[in-house]
Amino acid sequence: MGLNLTQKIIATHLVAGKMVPGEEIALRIDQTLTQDATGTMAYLEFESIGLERVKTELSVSYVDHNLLQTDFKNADDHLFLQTVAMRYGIWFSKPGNGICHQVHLERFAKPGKTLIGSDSHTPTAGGCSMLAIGAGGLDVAMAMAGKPFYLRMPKIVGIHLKGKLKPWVSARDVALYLLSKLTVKGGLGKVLEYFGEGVKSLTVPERATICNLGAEMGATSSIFPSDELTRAWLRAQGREEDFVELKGDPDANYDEIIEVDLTKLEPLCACPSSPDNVKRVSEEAGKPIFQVIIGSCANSSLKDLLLVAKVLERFRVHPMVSLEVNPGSLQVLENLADLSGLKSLISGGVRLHQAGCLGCIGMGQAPPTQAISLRTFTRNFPGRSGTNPDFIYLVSPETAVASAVKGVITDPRELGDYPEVTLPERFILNDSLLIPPLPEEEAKKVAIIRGPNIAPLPSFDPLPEDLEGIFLLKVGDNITTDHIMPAGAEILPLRSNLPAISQYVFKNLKSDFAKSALALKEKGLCVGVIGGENYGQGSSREHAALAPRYLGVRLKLAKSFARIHRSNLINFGIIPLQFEDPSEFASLESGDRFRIEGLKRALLSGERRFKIEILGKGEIYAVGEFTEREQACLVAGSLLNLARD
Ligand code: MIC
Ligand code: SF4
Repeated sequence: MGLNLTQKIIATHLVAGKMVPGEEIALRIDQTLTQDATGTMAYLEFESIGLERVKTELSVSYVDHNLLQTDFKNADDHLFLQTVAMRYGIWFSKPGNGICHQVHLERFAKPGKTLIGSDSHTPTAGGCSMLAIGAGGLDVAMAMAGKPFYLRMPKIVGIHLKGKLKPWVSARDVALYLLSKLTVKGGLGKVLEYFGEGVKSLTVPERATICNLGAEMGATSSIFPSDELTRAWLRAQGREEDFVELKGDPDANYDEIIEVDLTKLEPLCACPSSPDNVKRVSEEAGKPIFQVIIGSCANSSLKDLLLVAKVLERFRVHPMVSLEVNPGSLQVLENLADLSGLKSLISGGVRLHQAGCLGCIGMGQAPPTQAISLRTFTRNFPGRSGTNPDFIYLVSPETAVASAVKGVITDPRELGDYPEVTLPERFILNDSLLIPPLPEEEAKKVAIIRGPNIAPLPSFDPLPEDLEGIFLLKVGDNITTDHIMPAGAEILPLRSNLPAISQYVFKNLKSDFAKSALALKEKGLCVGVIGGENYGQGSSREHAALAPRYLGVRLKLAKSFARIHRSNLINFGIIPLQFEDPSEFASLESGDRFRIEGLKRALLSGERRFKIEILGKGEIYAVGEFTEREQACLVAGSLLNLARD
């Protein structure tokens, strides 16, 4: 039996373990990326490992998430990141150069290589045939230190693409269709590998859009084969030498196959407030809208913005709508200008922003009260936009611009002929905001600049013999890391300062969580949280583990966990246990007192089943399928302690 593409890349990077789904494997990592919001922590962690230089083939530090310099904090972070990059042999992408995933696709993605990034949308590079995986900052720091990346061998789902998309239906609709089938947890423990004759009708940025949104299905990664269109993309980027042809063997085996007939798809939208709340655009048509934003790492490539520009040559933006464009990168912006697209956007009535994440992570662009906002972003989790409650729809650029000109949600097929969009054979390349690493001798002389916003990492105490504490909060299914550790303009600038940011943990679900947790910590009790299915879905932000840990959280008891969040919890010594009998979820309440006697001993002896005494309610059992490495990390109190030991 032949190998599929994912298995081929894993096989050439396998350092330990067997390619059996569910078993722990260790992979050699060729490239890493970080962004500013997770990067400051990741580099503090890298520094604490004590190496002279990164050991990867390529590591890049991007500044794209927080570009609002309202005071010294954000500026401090940028300077810290830049001088760290200079010191340790890392590329630095300056603010304004664009969103990490778009820029990485343009300048660095290489077919057949492995990439981990401290951002959940790292699989975007799968559009250029990389095995690209989102991870916590500490895992990325370890990879920069030359250590392998550990994960469970995923199941490989073959997505068989047939046919060709019809006019006005786009790559985003393919992802939305899959989200409607798989939901936000259907990709857990899986890589989505695309194959079939439908692949050749999708350009690399379109493939990247589809791979990007695999993160919303909880998938470990998503990947396309590397073919003539990949070669054309790399040639257009002046990097044809990076091309290799890659695909699964003709008799490749998949754990599961999903057939998608592209010809049959139609414009879709994710309704408020979950990326898998998918409906046909035609079902929602006619609802008045007030804001439309085209941007984010999912949909702000040159093709996306040229399409919008072409539509605006024929129509003007509706007077009640603010149509905003956040270009994916400086390269997109410059090429758009060269092809006169920028002129069409401006004369069509677009409000133009700089290249970066901006409103996608709630850094500005909050919509008005009770107003529908359409966005080509990745996530519409409640309140992420900065307005609470919010009414965010996720749509394709086609649906976004059609709705912006009509003033109501509109099926783009109503606009008539699909505009012709031709992409250049060679992009204008401008790396003036991309700073290469310094040679080793020069790098050693660089002094890292740390302003007062860069707080040192706290220490993490090892696991006590017994764990005793109180469940401070009980939440339902699909709780996101945005619920646990919100972002947005008030909180994001505190990402480099754990004591400060921890005050916002669960802010929108239980505003006194931090205060109550610290009070329990003072009394020597630890804090627990009870969760439902897919606990911790969404981002890779390790602050959703680090900050609760700082407050004294040591136990998360849930029905199931999202992959990256579970790893982050383990990396920082919070025990993620699953209900053995999920129906017991109903019997627990916040305020319940728990005790796990001999937890440390049980972990050290490889136990997988743990008895939890609940005061006044009796005993329940929980399971934790920890590998030896994970047990050691939990006992040590953090992966950093373990690495130092
Ligand atoms: C997101 O889209 O949620 C983010 C912001 O990019 C996060 C990273 C972060 O929280 O810093 C992600 O996707 O991992
Ligand atoms: Fe940035 Fe949004 Fe992409 Fe996250 S999803 S990397 S916030 S553009």
